[in-house]
Amino acid sequence: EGFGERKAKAERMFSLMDGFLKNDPFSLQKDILHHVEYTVARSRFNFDDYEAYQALSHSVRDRLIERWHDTHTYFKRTKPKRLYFLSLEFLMGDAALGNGGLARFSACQMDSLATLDYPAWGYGLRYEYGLFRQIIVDGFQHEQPDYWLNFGNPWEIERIHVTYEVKFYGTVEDVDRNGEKHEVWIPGETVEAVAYDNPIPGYGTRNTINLRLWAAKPSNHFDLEAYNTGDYINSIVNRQRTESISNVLYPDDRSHQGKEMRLKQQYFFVSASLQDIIRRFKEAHNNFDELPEKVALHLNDTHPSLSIAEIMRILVDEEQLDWNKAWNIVCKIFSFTTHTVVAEGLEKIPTDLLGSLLPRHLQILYKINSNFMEELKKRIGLDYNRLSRMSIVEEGAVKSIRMANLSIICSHTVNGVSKLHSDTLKMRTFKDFYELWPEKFQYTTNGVTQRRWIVVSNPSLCALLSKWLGTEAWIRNADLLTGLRDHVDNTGFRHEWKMVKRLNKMRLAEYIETMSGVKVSLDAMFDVQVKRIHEYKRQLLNIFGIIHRYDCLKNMDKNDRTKVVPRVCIIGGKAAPGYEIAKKIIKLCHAVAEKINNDADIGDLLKLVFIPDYNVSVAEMVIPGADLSQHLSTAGHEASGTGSMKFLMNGCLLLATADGSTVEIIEEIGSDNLFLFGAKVQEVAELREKGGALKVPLQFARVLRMVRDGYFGDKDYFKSLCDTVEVGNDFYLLGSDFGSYLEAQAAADKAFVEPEKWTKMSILSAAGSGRFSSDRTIREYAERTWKIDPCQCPF
Ligand code: B1N
Repeated sequence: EGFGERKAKAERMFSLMDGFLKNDPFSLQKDILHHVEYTVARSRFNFDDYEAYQALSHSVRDRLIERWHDTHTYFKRTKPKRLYFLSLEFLMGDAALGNGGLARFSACQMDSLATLDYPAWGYGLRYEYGLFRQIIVDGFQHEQPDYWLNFGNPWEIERIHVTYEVKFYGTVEDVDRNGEKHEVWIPGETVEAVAYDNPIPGYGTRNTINLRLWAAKPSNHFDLEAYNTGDYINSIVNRQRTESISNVLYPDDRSHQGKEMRLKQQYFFVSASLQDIIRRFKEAHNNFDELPEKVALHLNDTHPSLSIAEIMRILVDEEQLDWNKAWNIVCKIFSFTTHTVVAEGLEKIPTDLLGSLLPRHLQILYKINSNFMEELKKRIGLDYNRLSRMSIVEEGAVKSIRMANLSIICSHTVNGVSKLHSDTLKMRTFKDFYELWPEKFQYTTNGVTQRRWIVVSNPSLCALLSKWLGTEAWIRNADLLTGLRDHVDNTGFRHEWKMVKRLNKMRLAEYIETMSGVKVSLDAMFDVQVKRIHEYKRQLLNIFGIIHRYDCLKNMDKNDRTKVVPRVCIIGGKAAPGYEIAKKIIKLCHAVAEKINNDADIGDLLKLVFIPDYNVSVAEMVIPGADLSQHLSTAGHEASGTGSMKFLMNGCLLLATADGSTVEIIEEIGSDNLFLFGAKVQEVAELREKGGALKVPLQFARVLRMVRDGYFGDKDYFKSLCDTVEVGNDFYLLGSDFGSYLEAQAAADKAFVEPEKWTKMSILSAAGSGRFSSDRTIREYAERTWKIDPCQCPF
């Protein structure tokens, strides 16, 4: 078709439309009824709540699709440099396609990218089973599958025509190309990747970006041989097996080393995404030299780092670029964020596994490494220890590929997730690389989106903020929250602030009662620790503190009890299914709760509730209702921590160690406005060295004894848990931090009995939370790391 014909066609189409879908209540109602009848296929006079929800979602979906199209047409036309955010996990909410902080941070970043009009896409995997549901039976965690697609998903758009073949296994063979020998991969298995698009609307802009998730489908190429030989049934069974690649999210939020299926997932995701990205690039540009000006690829941790080998394979083997030319291009497009602190936590892939699944990629990795080693020798000489530390290939009992080294070598920027984290990376974890390339190392402190964590989850606070700030602009510009400082001395304002907290506590109290049957007093301090269960996050310290509090109450004169601040202690979080100690912590929490909550002598003075199945929806309920929240990681172990930022925004006071992003929170709100305790990061190593000679307060020994002696039952079961914190074995330093932990708790009690003081601290916490908006994070990344500009689709 010529231009004239296309234009005429477009005009004809447009005359058939009523223009954009309208957002007034009447138009929405009309659409909802339309979808009740024609999408849900119920009569418009007879439908239930769920069907109403479906019809409503479809009406919203229609609007999203319209904006999605406009945004992408605009991007296509203006050809800005695009960011592709590659992550194996996105914890959106309803879709729990991720584990914890890393995945929720990805989701917050997508929201900010859309709101700030950046030309960005997210790429991920469409797991059929998201993170398991946690149910508690007898105090023990059990895992149930989260088959979230059971009732359909109106928020995704299936693109049955956007598919790519992804290959696995096979061999590498030499071929002759213009008289030169070249290596080419002859794969053994083919799987098809199908795109599912999830529109991500920005706030206060028409821009709607895309989160493209891949699902595996058996390819039609598959097993033709078997059909021909008549093994029809088996070939169908095999087809089913290939679909299993995108079946299930791995539930460990640390390591998955050596699991073939996990590696398959990673490559499946990487290969489909890169084919899609390169296709889009080639549609608009005809020279790969332009790639670094038009494409930024971001590696969210090392999980997508096979991208490096894959893009080299595409450029060299398929596009026939010279190796050095390809390498120079590739080194200009990747940036990398690591979320890990300690070297032992870094991802490694055994070469045996990689070589059998992806033989050509292993060769490419070896070549990248040998080139790097040559260059490195020229720079640092024959320091073999250092050379072997920096090598991509780890020799040893299990020869492996170090995905972090690969990512650092190939990325132009290596990001830490907080200042403290980045210092640790430079001084310890990646010291060798920092000395080689200091300019590569940056940090961009994490953030969370106020749209989800205030506007959606705390509507009453949202209204209060807009009223007293005199504008809703803080929803797009969280820095404006500092304006709350001007009102902190206004009693009327403080009164309204307290009312909002009370309302949210009421909502949470109702939830607690339905979930656990425990009735809690709204006058008590709601003290919350919710996050994945990990030894380093020290939920055990919290539980030991509660036992100590209970013990004190029991031994206290009845008159003195009236001076005690009543507490509702709330703990929630999932343990990785194979993480035994974490599961014992959950059980201990229930055992202690059972004892305390049924002690009539204690009543409302102390309650302990474990909230099951902690997830985004539960967080939306719990966080606004918290007075105090605990962030107890041993200093130097939490790379950033983002839960604390959500609590901060909701006017919840923090009780925390000087770890991860807390250090920067203190900078922002001042140490008077939170309760700090514990060893500092530079003291930790020394304390550990003391081993058995470490001083531990008597109260700690007493609490430990109570658990060991079976005061809470299950003595034998808890033995191994107790052993982990016994003097001489207490790697995470619970014993040595216990004294200052109790002091911080006492300070919190003291502040709580002065409501005006407490409320001021609460207001100043929220007022300082603007810096921890993911909008700030994304702007920093965009300007410093990705070098991308906003590209706003005109209305
Ligand atoms: O990433 C968050 C940080 O705020 C947390 O401090 C950090 O612990 C978390 C393998 C991880 N680090 N590593 C992971 C997740 C899944 C997986 O398969 C590792 N998550 C974090 C955001 O920066």
